[in-house]
Amino acid sequence: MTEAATLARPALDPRVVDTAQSLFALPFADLLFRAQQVHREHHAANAVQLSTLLSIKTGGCPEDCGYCPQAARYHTGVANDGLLDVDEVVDAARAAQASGATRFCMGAAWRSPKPRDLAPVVEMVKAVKALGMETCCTLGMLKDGQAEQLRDAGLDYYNHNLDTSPEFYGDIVSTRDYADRLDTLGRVRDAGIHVCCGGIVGMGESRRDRAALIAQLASLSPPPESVPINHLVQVEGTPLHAKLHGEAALDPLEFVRTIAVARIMMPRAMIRLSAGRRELGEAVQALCYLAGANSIFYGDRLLTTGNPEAAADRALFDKLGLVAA
Ligand code: SAM
Ligand code: DTB
Ligand code: SF4
Repeated sequence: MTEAATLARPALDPRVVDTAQSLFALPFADLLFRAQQVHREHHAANAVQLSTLLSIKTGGCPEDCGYCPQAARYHTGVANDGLLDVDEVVDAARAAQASGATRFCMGAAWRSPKPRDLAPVVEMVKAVKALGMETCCTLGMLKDGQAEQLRDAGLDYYNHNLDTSPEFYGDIVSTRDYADRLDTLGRVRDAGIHVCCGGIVGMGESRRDRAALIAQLASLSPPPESVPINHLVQVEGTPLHAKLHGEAALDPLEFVRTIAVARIMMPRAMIRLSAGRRELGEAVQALCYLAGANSIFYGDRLLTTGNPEAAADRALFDKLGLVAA
């Protein structure tokens, strides 16, 4: 990023971080009560959107995100595969739709798509959209004109996560900076595509970092329409697995608090209970729904790691009286 572009962007107001932090500090029942109130004011109380993910280009990524099994430089056993064919993607989207998903998210392990990569992705978006599904892509940083190409293909959402607080970001990624992420989010917003932007918790960050992530998201103008909250999936071979020794770095109730604070501070957003659900178990997931999560990734695979079986999710929905949307 150029210095001018960085300076043009207002810094995060510490008072917004304080607001988020004071929500985190509420008694658990008070926090969840407030989150439920906000949730019911803006969303159907018991509806959860089912979104299926597909890795359309797996592994071999030049970036150094400390959590990611797809970075070429880490030895995680993830293969470096080329871009899938449009037909394979459409078949996967059809199968996801048949099993109940209404949204399809296509993810690529790129720092940034090359012009020759974007043409087939445009075809994928058009074909998935034609099935009547909501479309989302996450392809890395976008350059001039790329967001417009995706918009013209019918892309509904572009996912690009800020991942953590501005202060902690440099501990996790060194090959790009926060301003780069904000730049792509601006391009997506300017093109008229809905913004899907969230982060990962359980990376060894402080509560202040979690509060600052949510404050930063809520301070985007307008805030994202979609906010994925991921619990770190620790994958052997990544720096964060080595640092955290495969042991959970976060109390599950703190994860629930994070969902609740996101719900309160971004009342209209879809709050997506994203990676890490397999490790959370049913009771904690139930608390996440109570805290205002209203979307999940559905299907037994995220991008390269596992996710609860669809049948297990359907069984949990039945137990909780949730309806798939
Ligand atoms: N390469 C593009 C990018 O980084 O924006 C798109 C794909 S990337 C895998 C999408 C998101 O997955 C990341 O921004 C990160 O938030 C999430 N993610 C990756 N590895 C994860 C892990 N081990 N646990 C939780 N979330 C993870
Ligand atoms: C998001 O925030 N989480 C999803 C989706 N957006 C692309 C990805 C989770 C990836 C988890 C690790 C993996 O399966 O490779
Ligand atoms: Fe690459 Fe995205 Fe993984 Fe970072 S998170 S290493 S940019 S695929």
